[in-house]
Amino acid sequence: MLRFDIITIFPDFFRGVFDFGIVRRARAAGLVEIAAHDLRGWTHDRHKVVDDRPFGGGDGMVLKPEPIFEAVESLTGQAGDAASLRESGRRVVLLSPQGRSLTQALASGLAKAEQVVVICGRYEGVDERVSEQLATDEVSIGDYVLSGGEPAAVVLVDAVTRLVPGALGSETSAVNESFSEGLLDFPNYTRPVEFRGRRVPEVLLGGHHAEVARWRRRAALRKTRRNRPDLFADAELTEEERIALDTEGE
Ligand code: 6GU
Repeated sequence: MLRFDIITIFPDFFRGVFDFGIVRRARAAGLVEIAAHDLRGWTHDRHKVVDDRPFGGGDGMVLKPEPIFEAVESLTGQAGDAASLRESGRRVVLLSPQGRSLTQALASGLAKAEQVVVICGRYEGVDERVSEQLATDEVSIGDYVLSGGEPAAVVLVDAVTRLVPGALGSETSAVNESFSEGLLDFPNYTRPVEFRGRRVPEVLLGGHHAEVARWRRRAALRKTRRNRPDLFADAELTEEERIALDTEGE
C-alpha cells in the first residue's frame, strides 16, 4: 500500500479529484491511500499564519518553514531530514517551478515508495530550507507557471498511482505506452472506416500483424519527430526506419 499525504493551504481543492478512473479503482482496491491536509493545522498562532515576507525584500510572500517541517514530521512520524526519510522508504516531494522535471522514470521510482508526502508550494516561494533539508525531491511538472503546486499534485498522484502494481488491471500494462520506449505512442483509429472524408490507414484494416507493427513504429517515429524533436533526437532507429522516414519526408 502506497500512502500519499498532500500538504496544502487549499485542502478543498482535492475534494473529488481522486474519485475517478484508475485512481479511484486503485484506492478502492487498497493499493493506494490519498489524504489532503491543511497546512494551517500545523500553525500555533491565532491567525494560522503560514507565510511571511522574504528576507532581502521583494514582492509576494514566502511559505514559512516551521509548519511545513512539523507537518512532514507528524505525517511520517520521523525527523524532518531528507536522508533519513528516504532511507525509511519515504519520499517528500516539494512541488515548485524550480524542481527537476517530472518524468516517467521519476514517477516509477516514487511508485516503489511506502509513503509519498507532497508539499504544494505557492508560486511566490517556499523557504529554501524545505528544499535543502526536508524534501527528498523538488519537482516541477513542466515549463510554465502555476499559481500553486495543487494542480501539479493531482498530476503527480495520477502518474504515480497508475504505476503501482495492479492499478492498471491485467488487460493493460504501463510497459507499452508513451515514453516507455522514449517515443510518443502510435496513432489509433476506430470505426467508422471513413469519417468526414478521412479514411483509416489501409494497413490497419488488413490484419497483417507484422505490417501493422511496422506501420505503428514508423507513425510513432514521425509523430515524435514532429511534436517532440527533443525525444526524437535520442531515438534509436534502424537503417530501414531511417530510410523510410527520410523518403516519406514530412
Ligand atoms: Cl510543481 N508548481 C508551480 N507553482 N508551478 C509549476 C509547477 C509546480 N510545475 C510547473 N509549473
